[in-house]
Amino acid sequence: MAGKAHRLSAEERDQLLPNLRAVGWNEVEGRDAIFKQFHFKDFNRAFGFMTRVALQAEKLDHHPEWFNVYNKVHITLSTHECAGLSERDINLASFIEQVAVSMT
Ligand code: H2B
Repeated sequence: MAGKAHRLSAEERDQLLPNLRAVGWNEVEGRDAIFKQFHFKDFNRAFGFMTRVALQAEKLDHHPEWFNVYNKVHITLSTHECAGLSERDINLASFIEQVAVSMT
């Protein structure tokens, strides 16, 4: 992973978060993280989605916190290294959106 992660500044948040908010990502209360719930047709789609996200997460060395039951996947993104939101979360969320669109 190139460079150290830094927590996004207020200006960076104003610039980067609206696009993600528009597609259902929200800031977590009481924690510097973002969250979204995904809903698929069935478990096969949900797990296919998770598999694609997992491979990219490993490649980026940036991993989601997530929960799955049947066709639902709940995802929280935050960066341990800076104990908050960094550009890595924004990038992973954008990738996740592309995968989700292709799975629904
Ligand atoms: N994932 C997330 N979400 N945040 C991190 O800071 C992080 C990670 N760091 N995956 C990586 C792994 C680090 O622990 C390893 C050692 O590179």
